[in-house]
Amino acid sequence: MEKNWWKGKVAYQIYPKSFNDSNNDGVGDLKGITEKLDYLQDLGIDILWLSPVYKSPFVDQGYDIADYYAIDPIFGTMDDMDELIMEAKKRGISIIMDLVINHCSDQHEWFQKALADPNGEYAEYFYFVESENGVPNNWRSYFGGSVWDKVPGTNKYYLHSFHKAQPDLNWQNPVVREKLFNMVNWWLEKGIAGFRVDAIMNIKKDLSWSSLPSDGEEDGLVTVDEVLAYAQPIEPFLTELKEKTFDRYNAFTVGEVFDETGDELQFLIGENGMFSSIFDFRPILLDRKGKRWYTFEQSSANALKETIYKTHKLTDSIGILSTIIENHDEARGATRFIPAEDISDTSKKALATLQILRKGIPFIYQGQEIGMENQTFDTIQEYDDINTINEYHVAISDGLTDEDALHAVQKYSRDNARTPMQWTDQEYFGFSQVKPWLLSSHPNRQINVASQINDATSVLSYYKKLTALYRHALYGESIRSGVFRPVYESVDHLIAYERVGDRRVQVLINFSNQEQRITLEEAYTELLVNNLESINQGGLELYLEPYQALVLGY
Ligand code: TEU
Repeated sequence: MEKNWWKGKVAYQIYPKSFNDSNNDGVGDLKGITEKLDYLQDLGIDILWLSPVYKSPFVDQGYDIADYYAIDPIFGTMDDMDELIMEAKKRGISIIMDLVINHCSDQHEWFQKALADPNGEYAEYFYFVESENGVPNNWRSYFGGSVWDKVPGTNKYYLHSFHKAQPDLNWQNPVVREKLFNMVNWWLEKGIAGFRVDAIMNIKKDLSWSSLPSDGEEDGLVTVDEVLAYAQPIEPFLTELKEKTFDRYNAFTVGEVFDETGDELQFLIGENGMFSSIFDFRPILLDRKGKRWYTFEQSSANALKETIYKTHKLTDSIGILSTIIENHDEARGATRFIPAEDISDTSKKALATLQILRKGIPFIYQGQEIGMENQTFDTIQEYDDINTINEYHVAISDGLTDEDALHAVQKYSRDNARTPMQWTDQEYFGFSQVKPWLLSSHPNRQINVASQINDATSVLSYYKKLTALYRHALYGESIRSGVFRPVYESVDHLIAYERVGDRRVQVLINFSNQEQRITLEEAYTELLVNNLESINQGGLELYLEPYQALVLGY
């Protein structure tokens, strides 16, 4: 198999609980995914990332793994998994799993044994730290509160960067590393093509466990995110992981890495980098004004454009990014990136064009391809996500009214993207015959696959046009591997770039509700894609309608 077989591919993320429920228990499952492989093939998907399907108590929806070698019964059996891998392969689709190895579930056998004997060998699988006077330091977990919880019956505390039901694994312990590596190889042996690697920059800890100055919130704590800078070096762990596992199988890996600096890119995704690719979270992070969801603000088209240009300038000579507009942790991209009054099929198609044709591996998140938007939940009780519930309570304790707190979490809740995939406009969306595990108060069921699949003008059909360009006889090579080059940079709200390989493809996106005029430098050979019915052109003068996106071949 070719070394960089994954270059120029199109990927899709499945959130298994919410994709397709084959046995009508209200929860999606593996057989449900297998049933939809033809749909995914038709969409032009090469790589399928499954969010966790391992055995789990689902405190954090499967990102708390109780057994790495077992499929959770709500998703089916290991036979179902084998069948999915095989059926996908038949359709030219590679499956990648979610690799969650910073932490496991408190229900994992290792943690249970550690609790049973807090001085025994399994305690060494975790960070059990002795402390006489309360928690060892002032670090705050990602989901709120201290990262430390008491080991019952001792004066020790265990570390959890995320929820208390997600104890961090002790990567300092070579036995733990070896067991994790064996597990990774076991899955690769099974025939999966690689992994999306969860929270991987958290595996190294600052073993001095020093407190840091509070980040200014009332609890006096500091987010564990800030501590990562002191947790060095991480290289030995990542190198060992890669050499003992991924490299041996020529696996594709995409790291969940936030806030990487330009200096780190070579190490992360360069020629001999730790991962094949990492996600480009920069567009999503643009909203992060202040620390809490209630302080976040929607970014502008110009900010988005600037970030994208900058990111490519910084990265493209080094490695390949994986691009997203949303995922299971984020608001829906349409709602995030398009001003509410401008959301339409046209603007969704413009956003799609921007993401899918950038240089990189586009990851389409389930439902994105039909233009799913944020969901409305009327009360905090209707939410499932632990992060949402935490952000809500923080907002309340910071003095927001119930209404304002709810308003903030509505916009950024992880549940926005976790509701069932909308296959039809039926009561339960053709996802299930029974009430799904997660349901918004007012589902926007008019957005669904059935109504779009045979409509050549639908968002879904448009996504297919974009992915088809990856296989285009003349222009495919440029789309798959061509250089990214910004054009018409100074034109307000116009996000425009070329992909230059054997041929030249120009992508022009008017990301605004105002008409925009430009003068082309030369006549194009072919209009490859247009998200509107017509093109308003006089000679080289081009008038772009609001949110019009054009893909021109030269
Ligand atoms: O996310 C890691 C992570 O950094 C998240 O805390 C992220 O900042 C947050 O979800 C944004 O709202 C990964 C998974 O993607 C997430 O679903 C898990 O909850 C988390 O790891 C713990 O495994």
